[in-house]
Amino acid sequence: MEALISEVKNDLKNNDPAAAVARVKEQSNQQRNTPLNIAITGESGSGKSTFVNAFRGISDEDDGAAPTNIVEASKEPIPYFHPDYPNVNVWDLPGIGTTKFPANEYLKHIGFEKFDFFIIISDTRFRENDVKLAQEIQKMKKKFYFVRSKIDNDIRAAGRKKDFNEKTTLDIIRKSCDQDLLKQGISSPRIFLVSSFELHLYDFSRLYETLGKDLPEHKRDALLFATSNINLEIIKKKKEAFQSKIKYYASLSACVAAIPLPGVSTAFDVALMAITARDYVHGFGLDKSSLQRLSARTRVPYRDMLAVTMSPLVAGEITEEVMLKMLPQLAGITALMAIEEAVRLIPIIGIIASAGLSGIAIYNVLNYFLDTLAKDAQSVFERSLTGP
Ligand SMILES: Nc1nc2c(ncn2[C@@H]2O[C@H](COP(=O)(O)OP(=O)(O)OP(=O)(O)O)[C@@H](O)[C@H]2O)c(=O)[nH]1
Ligand SMILES: [Mg+2]
Repeated sequence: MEALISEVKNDLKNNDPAAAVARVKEQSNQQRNTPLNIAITGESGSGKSTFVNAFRGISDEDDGAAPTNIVEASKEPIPYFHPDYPNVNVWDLPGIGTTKFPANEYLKHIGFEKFDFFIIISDTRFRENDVKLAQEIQKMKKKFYFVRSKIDNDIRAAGRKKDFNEKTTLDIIRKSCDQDLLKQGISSPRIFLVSSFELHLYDFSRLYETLGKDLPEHKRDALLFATSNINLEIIKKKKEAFQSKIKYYASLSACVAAIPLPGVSTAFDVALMAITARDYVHGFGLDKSSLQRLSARTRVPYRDMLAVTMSPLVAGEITEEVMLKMLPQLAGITALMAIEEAVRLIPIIGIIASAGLSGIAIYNVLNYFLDTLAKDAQSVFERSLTGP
């Protein structure tokens, strides 16, 4: 971000505000194009394809879904990408047992180098193939995580017993996986209990946290934004990631305001608003196609999803013209914020007072967009949980 600001300053010195806008756009595109490759592997029928779909927030019946419940669906790795983040691929791999390869050849066959990490899924105990694969992955200095799938089934079965307690049941399964793996030579394995039908329950959040921590920072954002809003924590994280960039955009706007050319500052601000608003709407899955996919998966009618949102940016086209039209309304909303914020922000944005006003206005507008869209994402998420 700091590099971007100095480049933009340079463009402005050369009286080229169009180049400055192009640079900001390019930076937003680059973020959307960070490659991340996630390998999902495990024995036949363990729930790989279902997990791939759930992770991407689509239903098994969706057009772009990985086919599920087909015996030995495929012998070749198949990448599935997020439409807004085409370089984030979740790979549905063939089970090692179905390929007849030993673990090291299996890894070569699937092209292990490209994967950022491996998720090894089992719906029962982790067996020899899972363990051999994990050991081979470790040799290749790649990361792996064990997912014990279909936990909803275990909970349902345990629920029939008199003294049922969910936490105790989960602890018992976790411990037994742990011991199985230990017996086969894997010490302190990382095991997560997951139901692909209910990713907001059990260990999925913990798995997600762990993946994020293990990834380098730029990949962490790629993972975050390509993940659908599985829980409120993810929405909060997306908001924080967006928030951390607003002060830079504000200072860009202030730099542009400092050049004495009529109209340039507004044009730049409007372009900046459109770029970031689009990032927010897509990042939160509030664009039309994401909402349609969510509606297909949860069977909550599309218009019911829309009905719980407040921002006019949701599911709409976000162009510079739309932003221009919104300016008078935004000026009203953000003027109230401006006075008290101004004093606090000038040292952060670090500019002289006259140019500071533009920076502060943008700061307020972007925060306003972000706040309302994050709230809308939360409302849509909550609505989607309640079903049709
Ligand atoms: N209850 C429950 N069933 C699941 C879950 N995940 C998968 N299943 C079911 O398990 C069956 C197999 O799931 P798939 O996702 O097709 O398994 P796979 O590992 O891709 O199988 P192959 O492609 O044949 O190797 C399907 O009937 C799924 O609906 C889950 O979390 N809970
Ligand atoms: Mg499959």
